Amino acid sequence: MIDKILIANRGEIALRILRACRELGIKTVAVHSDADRDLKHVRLADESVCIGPAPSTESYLNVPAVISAAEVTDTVAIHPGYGFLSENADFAERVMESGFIFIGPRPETIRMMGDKVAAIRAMKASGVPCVPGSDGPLGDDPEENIRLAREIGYPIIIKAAGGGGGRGMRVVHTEAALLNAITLTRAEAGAAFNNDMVYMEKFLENPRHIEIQVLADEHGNAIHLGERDCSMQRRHQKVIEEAPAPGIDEETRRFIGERCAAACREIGYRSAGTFEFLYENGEFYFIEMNTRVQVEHPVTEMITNVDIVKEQIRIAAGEPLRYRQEDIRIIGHAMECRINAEDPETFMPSPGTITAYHAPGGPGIRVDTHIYNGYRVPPYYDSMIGKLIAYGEDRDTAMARMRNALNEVVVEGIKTNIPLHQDLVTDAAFKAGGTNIHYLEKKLEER
Ligand code: MV4
Repeated sequence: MIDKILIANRGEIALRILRACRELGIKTVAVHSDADRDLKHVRLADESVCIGPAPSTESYLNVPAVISAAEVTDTVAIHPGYGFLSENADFAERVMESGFIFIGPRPETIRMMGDKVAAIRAMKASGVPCVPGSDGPLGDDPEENIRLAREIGYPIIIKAAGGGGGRGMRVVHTEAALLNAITLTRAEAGAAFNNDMVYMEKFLENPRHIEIQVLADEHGNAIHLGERDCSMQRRHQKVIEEAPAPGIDEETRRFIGERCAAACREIGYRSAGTFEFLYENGEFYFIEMNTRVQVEHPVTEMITNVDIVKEQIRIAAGEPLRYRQEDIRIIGHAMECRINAEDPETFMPSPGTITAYHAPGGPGIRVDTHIYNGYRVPPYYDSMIGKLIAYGEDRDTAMARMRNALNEVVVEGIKTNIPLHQDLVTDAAFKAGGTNIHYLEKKLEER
């Protein structure tokens, strides 16, 4: 087994990774910025190294600083968590060249998935259903692009190959607007991603966002852990996630899950990964793949009893998967509320000192957070301060437990989005299940 892991992240995920290391008997190195000396996982880690000043560009995104910290601590492997350097292929490459294990896929895989055109091409070739579209980058011939859009049928969407997660895309409703939209998206993509490649897809108007969790090892084994519904979002920031997705039956889950697992075998995928789909009228359409552990991984852990972070570490150590597909049983339902330090009305960040914190508890409640009484939420990073996860034998039970947990939890001294969550878990449409990606933004407009 790996002897020592450097955790190249902060906050709740750094603590989550530390706990997985402890369970596996692996020593831990925390790296932190000047502003993060008081993080809970820094206190708990076997060793800690300050890697730079508060701005993440000078600390958590500073590749030489992270590599140096690994060198001085005799680290064996580096876990990137999510965000920061987690999907940076150059970083993964540098980690390997420096003689460390990168806990994630091979750099070439990360690079391929970062290029959305290449990712879609690989997935389509492996039998994963994709959105009808250009099947490659758009060229400069206006007539050809007009013909293509007509063939696909309006509305269409122009996306940047270097984009993803909602960055670099433009919806086009009419032929009159097409050529200008391509030119604009291409120019923006060139400036933002240093890559002006764009592609075209049919624009799905009212989809849900459903994603499939996979695990794959270095020995050609790959399995899926079912799906998560992440449709409850605002401005591409997920607010509540749940698993399984309301209305997805076992046969549908097996069909799409097996296609994702087969694609992993085909491309030689390694580690945990997520296939993102749009789901509309009973059909799945692949849009992107994430090569990191995701914020919402706990809902899958709750319904499968698989520890995704421990599996990532075991896979990185070269172990074969300890589960076959038949071993995976989905039992019950789980829901996750992302707790942000922000104004629940304006969504403005609300950093500051937490003057009182009381965790919720009871059957089926899991709290993934790094906060504690007296902790100061710094203004420099993402406003998410924790996740409330509720499990139950069915969706109604999970939701009732979430409602109780939201009423029980106390966070004082800063504003949080807990009131928004309290509103959502009593919302009739959400309670019914199956709301689409536009639901929350429409609801917020109405009030
Ligand atoms: C789409 C789409 C509709 N049709 N693609 C936004 C984030 C990025 N991952 C892909 N996105 C979308 N791609 C087609 N062909 C609608 C979105 C979209 C969206 C997707 C998932 C979750 C929230 C979203 C919010 C707005 C738009």
